[in-house]
Amino acid sequence: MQTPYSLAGKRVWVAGHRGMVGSAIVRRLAGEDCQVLTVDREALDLTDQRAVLGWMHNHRPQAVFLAAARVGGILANSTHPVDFLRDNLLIETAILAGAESAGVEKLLFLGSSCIYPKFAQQPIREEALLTGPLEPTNEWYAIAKIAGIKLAHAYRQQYGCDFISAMPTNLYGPGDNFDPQASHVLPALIRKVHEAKVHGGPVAIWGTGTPRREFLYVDDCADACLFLMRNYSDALHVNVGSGSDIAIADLARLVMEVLGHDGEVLTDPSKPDGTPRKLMDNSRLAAMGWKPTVDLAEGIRRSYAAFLAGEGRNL
Ligand code: GFB
Repeated sequence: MQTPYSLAGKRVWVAGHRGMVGSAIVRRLAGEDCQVLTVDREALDLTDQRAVLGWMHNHRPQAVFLAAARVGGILANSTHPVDFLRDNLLIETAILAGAESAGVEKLLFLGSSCIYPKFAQQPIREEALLTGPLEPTNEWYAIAKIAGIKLAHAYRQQYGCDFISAMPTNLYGPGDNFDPQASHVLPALIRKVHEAKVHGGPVAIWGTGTPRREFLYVDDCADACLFLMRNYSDALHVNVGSGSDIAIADLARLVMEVLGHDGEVLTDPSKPDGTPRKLMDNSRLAAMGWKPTVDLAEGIRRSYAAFLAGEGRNL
């Protein structure tokens, strides 16, 4: 295991390059001296282990960012459990097995902060994994991601593969999913506040508004992924967060402030709150020398610009 690992002159596969995180990693890699490999969904089904193995043997990536996953917000997670558990297990199994077989030098697997117990001590340290029951609204996704971390670890242990895992907190930014039912809270709020600004009416948020979440701008996450790819080589997964959290009701107010809209905020306790608080301890990554650069208000401003340039045009 060599650190720092150099990407210079390497063939680097970003699996999941159409997704929010994958596309941010591709943007970040554009400034690096490496050859970025991508493959579209129509050309390669990432849940098909045999096809993935064939593709990896043909294209011989040397480094892999495993950002491909079935993702979604609190409602999508609870209403599509098979998709979140099965698809994610298949994708990560196919790519990790392919990476070992094709001799990939280094691989970074992306998990999620929902792998931690529902009532984990805050801020959540990496060691909290598997110390308590999960949050039921996203346990399908969490179990798939925990299996991914363990599989990466197992390949490291049994075959000596340099596979590492990063656990990002709730991410947002350009390329986000703004669908009202399937999205995470931040893109949902950008859309809802935009609609209230254009058409009038209150901003209705799900749940009680009291849960607290930590948010990280996706380009910061991509930067952290490259940092870890270069500078980290160990079995333990590493938290990637911003270091501060905010209550959902306050987040709604902040989005309103950034978008320039003042009005009523309604709560909807019939919708799930999910885990009460999810703030990660980022000290391990900070001690290595990495920190985020985009604060929440600036990140919301940039996400709103991306929203207006895309979906927001038709609303
Ligand atoms: O972002 P979110 O869907 O997922 O919801 P989680 C965060 C909080 O925002 C919950 C509230 O308390 C929601 O009830 N919320 C308020 C809303 N209004 C809305 C809205 O309009 N849309 C949405 N989506 N939420 C996810 C997991 O958990 O975290 C995923 O489901 C993943 O698996 C992700 O791990 C990072 O933060 O609760």
